[in-house]
Amino acid sequence: MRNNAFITDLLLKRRSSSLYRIALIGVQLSLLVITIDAASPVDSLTIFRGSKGLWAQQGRDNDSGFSVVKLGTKNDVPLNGDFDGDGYIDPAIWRSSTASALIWKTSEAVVVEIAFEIASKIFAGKAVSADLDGDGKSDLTLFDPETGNWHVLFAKSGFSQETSLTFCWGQMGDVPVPADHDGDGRADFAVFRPSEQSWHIFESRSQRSLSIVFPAKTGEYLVPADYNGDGRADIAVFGKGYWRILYSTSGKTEAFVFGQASAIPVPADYDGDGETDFAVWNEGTWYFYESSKPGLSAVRFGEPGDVPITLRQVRKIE
Ligand SMILES: [Ca+2]
Ligand SMILES: [Ca+2]
Ligand SMILES: [Ca+2]
Ligand SMILES: [Ca+2]
Repeated sequence: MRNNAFITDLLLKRRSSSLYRIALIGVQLSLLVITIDAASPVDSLTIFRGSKGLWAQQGRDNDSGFSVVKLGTKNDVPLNGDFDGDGYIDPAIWRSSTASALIWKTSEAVVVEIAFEIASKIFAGKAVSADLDGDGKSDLTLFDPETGNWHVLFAKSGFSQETSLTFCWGQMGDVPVPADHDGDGRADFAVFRPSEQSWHIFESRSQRSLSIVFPAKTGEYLVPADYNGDGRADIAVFGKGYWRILYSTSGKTEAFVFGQASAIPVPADYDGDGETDFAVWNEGTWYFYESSKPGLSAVRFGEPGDVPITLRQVRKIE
């Protein structure tokens, strides 16, 4: 709260839904943090603007909490995790040049840097966040797409190298999509294999492996999440406005149209009823199809070029 005039400015301007003015002010400070109210943990909207190295977050409704953090550059890859387990997405980026992550912990308002002490060939790996041990905090993983090795640093141990885990699940060309398919509270190691159009899941509870064919094409998004509230993540794909879901418990499939062809899927539980809601972001507007209410709704937050962030896995097949 270093600048009351600035906060007043934000309060007045945020209803216009344009972050441009905020960004202009934000770049004058090396690290800017403004928090007004607490956005509801379950339903916050988050965007990363790489061109300004800016993270912004607000509640599901325009009149709820709002925060801005400056972290990262356009060369960094935004991460989607709640690494301190307070329910809020932590602004965080993966920097491949240093093989490290920078995480802004929302609970402490500090940045921590976490480096992976592994071979340089891994540096081209994909950084993935998921709560693999079920303590409510996202763990940091580097997935090596050449070997299928997952290198995990656990939040519980302060991302210590001593307690790191290397687990082989997958093979060359696989796309990592960890999610809790068996409903034990821990994300399961899981990959999508484009060559076979199949999902390979290692269930954390039973240690059982599943292989399920459920196709997804290049350019489509893998979006596994619990869409019916039974506690188990469902296999799901979004592409060009189409959603396709394979429900874990019933084995039934569902397909429907929701979202523009250019939209990015942002599934999350925006109404807080425990079911992940279908949602997309397109050119600065969030569109919701919430599980507890009929019909569609929309909120403007962000601009074209921003990256919308959700705690669910969203991974595009390149
Ligand atoms: Ca957090
Ligand atoms: Ca964890
Ligand atoms: Ca699990
Ligand atoms: Ca919901």
